[in-house]
Amino acid sequence: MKYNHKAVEEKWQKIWEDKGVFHASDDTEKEKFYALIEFPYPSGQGLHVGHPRPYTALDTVARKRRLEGYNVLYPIGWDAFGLPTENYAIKNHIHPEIVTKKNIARFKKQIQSLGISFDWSREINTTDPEYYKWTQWIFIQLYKHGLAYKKEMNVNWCTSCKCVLANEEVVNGVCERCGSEVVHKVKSQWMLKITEYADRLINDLDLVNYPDRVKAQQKNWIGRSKGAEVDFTTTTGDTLTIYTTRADTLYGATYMVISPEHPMIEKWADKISNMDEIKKYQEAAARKSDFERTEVAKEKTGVRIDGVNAINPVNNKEIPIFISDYVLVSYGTGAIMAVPAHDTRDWEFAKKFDLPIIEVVKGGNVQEEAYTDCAKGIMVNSGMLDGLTVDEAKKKIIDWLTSEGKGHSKVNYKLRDWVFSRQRYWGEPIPMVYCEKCGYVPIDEKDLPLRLPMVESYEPTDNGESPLAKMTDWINTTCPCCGGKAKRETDTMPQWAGSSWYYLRYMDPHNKNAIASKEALNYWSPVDWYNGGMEHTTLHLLYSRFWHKFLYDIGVVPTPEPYAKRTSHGMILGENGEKMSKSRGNVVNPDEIVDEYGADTMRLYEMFIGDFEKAAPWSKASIRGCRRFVERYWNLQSVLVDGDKIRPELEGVFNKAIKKVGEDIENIKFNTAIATLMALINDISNVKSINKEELRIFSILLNPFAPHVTEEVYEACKLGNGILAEAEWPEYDESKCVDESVEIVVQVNGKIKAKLNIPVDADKDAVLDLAKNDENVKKAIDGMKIIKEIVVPKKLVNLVVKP
Ligand code: ANZ
Ligand code: ZN
Repeated sequence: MKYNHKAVEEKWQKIWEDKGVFHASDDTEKEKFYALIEFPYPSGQGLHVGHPRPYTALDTVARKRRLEGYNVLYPIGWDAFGLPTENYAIKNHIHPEIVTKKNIARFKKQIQSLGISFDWSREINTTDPEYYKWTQWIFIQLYKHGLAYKKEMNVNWCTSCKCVLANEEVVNGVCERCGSEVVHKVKSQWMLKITEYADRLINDLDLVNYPDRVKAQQKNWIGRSKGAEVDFTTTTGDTLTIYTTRADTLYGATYMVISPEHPMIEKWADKISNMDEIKKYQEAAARKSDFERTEVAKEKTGVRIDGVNAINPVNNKEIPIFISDYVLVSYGTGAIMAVPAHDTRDWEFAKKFDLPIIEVVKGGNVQEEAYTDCAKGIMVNSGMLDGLTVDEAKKKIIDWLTSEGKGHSKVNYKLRDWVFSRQRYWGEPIPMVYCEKCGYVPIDEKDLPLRLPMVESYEPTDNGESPLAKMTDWINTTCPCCGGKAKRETDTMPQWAGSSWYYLRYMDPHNKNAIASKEALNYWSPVDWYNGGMEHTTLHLLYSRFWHKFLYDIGVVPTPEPYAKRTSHGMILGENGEKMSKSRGNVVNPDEIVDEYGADTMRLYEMFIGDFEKAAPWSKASIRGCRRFVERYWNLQSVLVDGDKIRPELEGVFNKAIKKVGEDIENIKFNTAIATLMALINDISNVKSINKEELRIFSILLNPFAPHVTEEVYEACKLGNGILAEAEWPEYDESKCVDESVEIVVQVNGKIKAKLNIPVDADKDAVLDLAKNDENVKKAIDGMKIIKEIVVPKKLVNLVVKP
């Protein structure tokens, strides 16, 4: 009987849907399991073979958990606001709402064809007003708690998208999305105070089970740095405050550097004799990105400020001040003390401008290169610090500075507040109005959702205002506070908004009165297992943890962290090992694979392709291998015999397989779980038949990976009551999982004479008996006197003999 994947897959997808088999129940008595994948952006390109990898992985986990008796929530929805849809809509003159609908329909069909056990009754869509009502509600709460504010900002402006970008969206000086040049522009922007949560976002990583690399990336992004601020006086009588993580090296500070934008420069303008040169340098610096400016490899440039010097507070020595673009205005105080002996950038700068290099930590050769790896060194040329370790010196000098009123310890962060405004159409309207009398006022919560109005043209304006700015009818409104005239905010939210809390909505997606009911939140929180891409580690993961912590603080959610466990998948590459892309011509269409080989084969293949956490190239040949495996399983029906117990000759391999497949799924070792099942089918072939109980267990083990074909076999062979998706995950007998025999080597005077398979539990005497009874060994010891018997359990026997 040939296996017809099309008929079987369609049949079971329909049964699952009609019966609502994968609907999470509201039975809070049962133990829950909440599995989450990053919901897709429904792009115009449709599903990519990369999408199913994480979906199938967590589907495997979710299906196994259901078989184990959990109440499983495995939801999906659409992260549908954002630029690609808007850009497509503009180009093709179709409203983004229509584009979104079409794209979602296509994605949905494609995903459903894979037989992923999503609970479609909980499908959400970030562009649905019933959804973004709550995104807006959260914004208003943030505003009311002082965490949303408006500020004139020097922002990143994408010249092509005509849109403000967050720092995170600028990669190597260009727009992350379109690759166009990003320039700086001053604009008034809504900002969210994520910096207020910086410490908790670091410290609470201790509460969650994330891979180390994910934790490290989050910490680096937040960039907590412990150091000191130190006041230097200047010959003009002013104070110039610097930030340093190496206050211990103060005696080695031979000059200062301030950023080209430092406000002191204006103040000193009439005392500076080379102002022209400085102005020129400032203009050049303004044209560079922070990335270019701080690159270590880059040749150092700068200009000395002629006419003003600084005074080092520890020894009252006068030192020159420079401006240089390697000092950023936006970090610390925008000013540094330069210690060329122990900082590479300072060293290169000092060499170029011929400035003194004074060693203050012993151990390097500082005239040759900066000695930076000196945390364990001893202080020299440092007055009161001489002879101390670096750590002792840090403490002592900060105490001294504090008592002298010349400095204090200080913690800084790389993390900046989140620029939350976009001057675009296809996003959530920011629910604020501006009143001449009352200033910014949030709209009344009972008026939510504030719907995105239908406009004629959603092209961004050249002056950088949102397309909504042209809609006078919509803009003019009344102030919720005083009832006077007011104007609506025309900026919209960034795409990150809707994805910052979506996992909460799945818990109770149709609730009209709250994000979700208290009962639902208490029962389903936190997400037990969240899988997503490494590319979302610094932005989405951080943003959503921030929103969650805020909701926790105001009593909306019951846990301090949204996701108990996070895993990350590797990318699927083209057959040539390169990233799949149209231009490389290496894109594989998942529809064709499903059509030709079936969803089960596609799923098996995606899980078998390699280590789940690593990138893996596509391979047509291995797909065929997976299809053959499905067919071998299907054909077991033709060698089916009666029997309600695993037969003794298969007991070992079955128990071991149950154990291994279960453990591998938990440890995201899907590939070795499948390899175990492939090996098991070989063992079954050696016996030339399979009985009902054996086929039942095999089917359950294979089901999370290949749900359709296993359901069909389960039904056709009457392996149980009801459908397989509602069966029970098998248990194994630990005592039957141990290897029954091991191979040992038998030596006589160190020479190998035999290899024997012996029972693992054989004791020393039994092992020696077996060894001495081997024909070859017998010959070797015949007529000899045994003077020593060495037994290394499970490995070796060595007999030392003499004539
Ligand atoms: C003196 C010194 C001596 C420094 C030494 C380092 C090594 P993190 O860890 O990133 O916080 N710095 C401070 N503000 C800066 C700015 N606005 N732009 C560029 N660099 C700045 O690094 C802090 C160190 O970076 C500070 O400590 C300062 O240089 C520099 F052997 O001060 B250090
Ligand atoms: Zn008002």
